[in-house]
Amino acid sequence: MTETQVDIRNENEGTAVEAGSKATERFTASGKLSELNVPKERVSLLAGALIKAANDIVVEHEVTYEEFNALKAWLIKVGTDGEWPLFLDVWLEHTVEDVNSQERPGTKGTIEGPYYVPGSPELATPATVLMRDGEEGTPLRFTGQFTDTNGKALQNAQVEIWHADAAGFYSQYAPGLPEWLFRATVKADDQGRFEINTMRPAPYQIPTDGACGQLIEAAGWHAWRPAHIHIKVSAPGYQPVTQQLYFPGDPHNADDIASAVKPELMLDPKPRTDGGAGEDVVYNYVLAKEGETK
Ligand code: MBD
Ligand code: FE
Repeated sequence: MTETQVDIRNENEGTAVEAGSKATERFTASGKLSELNVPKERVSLLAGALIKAANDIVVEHEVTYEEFNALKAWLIKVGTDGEWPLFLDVWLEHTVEDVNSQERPGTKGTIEGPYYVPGSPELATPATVLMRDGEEGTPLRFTGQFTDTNGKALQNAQVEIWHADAAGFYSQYAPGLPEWLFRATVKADDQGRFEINTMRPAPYQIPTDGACGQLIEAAGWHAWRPAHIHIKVSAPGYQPVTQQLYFPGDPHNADDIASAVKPELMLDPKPRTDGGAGEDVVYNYVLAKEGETK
């Protein structure tokens, strides 16, 4: 991140509490645990295993009362800062995604993260996502095509895209940004082809002023994710894929705090050769039929 970007960040940054409560809102309407779609046997098995793992850590590392009380204070703060979605998506979702995508053929997925918003504006291809006048950054023309696992073009496919701006902010999670900035649902054509015009996002630092930031500071870790574009692709009758795309050369590709980078998700940006400004990236999607496995 450049110094200018740091300045922009300090001026406009919302607090972790603001970003966190919005991310938490999505889950607070879920209702009573015993009425969610998780059978009693699984609740007992998983909660039991988690509690046992925590007890084993206490024994193995001879946890002191100072440490136990620091943990209590910190866990309370995760809740009051609304950072449970952030904490879980950064440090746990990658394994949940991995376990649940092993058998799905086609394009690789990765974590969704805390900042997806359903219902973004629908645009036909070729599409340009919502930007501000004089939007900063490198223009990016993102094209690709949808096929099934036999290479046949897919109809009625769509790409939902969301990403940070060139200063690392997400609309609806930082103050002062247009509601649907860098968020869109793009319908592919009847050959499964799409074109999305947007801007290259900046590397992203998770909020440093909340509980997750305090953990990172207290442990001497770093708070960075490499620059990334979030994607959800779907077509009727096919298994959806949630993923992110990354840019080669980003120093945080190798140490993403959210452990969500995979080699299959790396873009290969090329300078535009048709006179347009910025870069071209191509990424094609292979979707598996519902029920199709490897
Ligand atoms: C993000 O933008 C993100 O993608 C993840 C996984 C966590 C925090 C912020
Ligand atoms: Fe993100």
